Amino acid sequence: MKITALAGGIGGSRFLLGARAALPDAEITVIGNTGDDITLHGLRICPDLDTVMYTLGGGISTERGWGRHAETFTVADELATYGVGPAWFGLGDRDLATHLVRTQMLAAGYSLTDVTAALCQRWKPGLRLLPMSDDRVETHVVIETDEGRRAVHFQEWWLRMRAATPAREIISVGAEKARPAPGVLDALANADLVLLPPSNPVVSIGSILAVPGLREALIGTPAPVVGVSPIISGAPVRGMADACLRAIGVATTAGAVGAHYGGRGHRAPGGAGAGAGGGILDGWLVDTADTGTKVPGVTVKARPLLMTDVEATVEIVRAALELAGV
Ligand code: FO1
Repeated sequence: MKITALAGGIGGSRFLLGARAALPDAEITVIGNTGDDITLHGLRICPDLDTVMYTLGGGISTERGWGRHAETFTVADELATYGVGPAWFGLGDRDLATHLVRTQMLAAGYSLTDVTAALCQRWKPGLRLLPMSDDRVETHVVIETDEGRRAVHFQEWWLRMRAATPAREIISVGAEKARPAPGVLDALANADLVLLPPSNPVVSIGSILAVPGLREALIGTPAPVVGVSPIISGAPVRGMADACLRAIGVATTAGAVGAHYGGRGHRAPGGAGAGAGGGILDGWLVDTADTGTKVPGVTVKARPLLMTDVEATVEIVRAALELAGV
């Protein structure tokens, strides 16, 4: 079975651990968000790609959910001693090696797709990890300051401001000129199932959909598309998706996010002729706390959605397969 999943960072990675465990023989392709990417100290950092790669490759810091296990921050401390920031982005010593390899390969002319494949040769995540685009697309956030409106990089808004300063607008800088990375459209068109893990609907899934052609590929694929709500009982399970949803005027409920993704139109999962509804979902999994949620044009099922461990996540993946009718 060919499965394609759109994924952001921590939530998406945890979900993928369950998908890989539930379907060891499936060919899983992950279209990873690169909107979180940032250049610091001259190094290109791809947080969501690295979080998927480290989590599935066994190198993640499980207590943080990002960066490497057994990490040290000696270089970051030395930089701070020189008064060179930013202190709000935790750059680990082991993690730095990934950014050094990536940066020198990009400088040598390799694409982000090539770099990601090369890094995954070491980590062996057990799935194919593709960046959403090889072109630079960065999420920036427009905030109000007493000097007026200005844009900050998503990472600064997320980490330094803790998303506490209201986002007036969330922009995928460069998206209009970005092209899907090689293999991305094919992975959506030829999947047996497309999954939307409980990643941040705005800065992860939304950033991926901002790449021209990707939303249309989801609308048009013959595969059933099933999403998993990242919101339970009106709150994000982790992270600050509510601050992002507020910025785009979407309520922080499982139903509102499902409606935001939209239904592809009334059709049996797996049937052809998708796209009548203009949205991207056939099925939407909500937590049992949100039983009764309705989303126009989407089949909604309620199941426990807390990914407390891999076994719990396996059950969620199984529920998604059942909902997809595959
Ligand atoms: N998340 C944090 O909450 N604090 C950090 O200092 C931090 C550093 C960091 C370094 C490398 C990396 O790959 C991810 C990192 N993250 C950190 C996560 C990162 O901010 C993610 O983009 C967000 O968690 C959103 O997915």
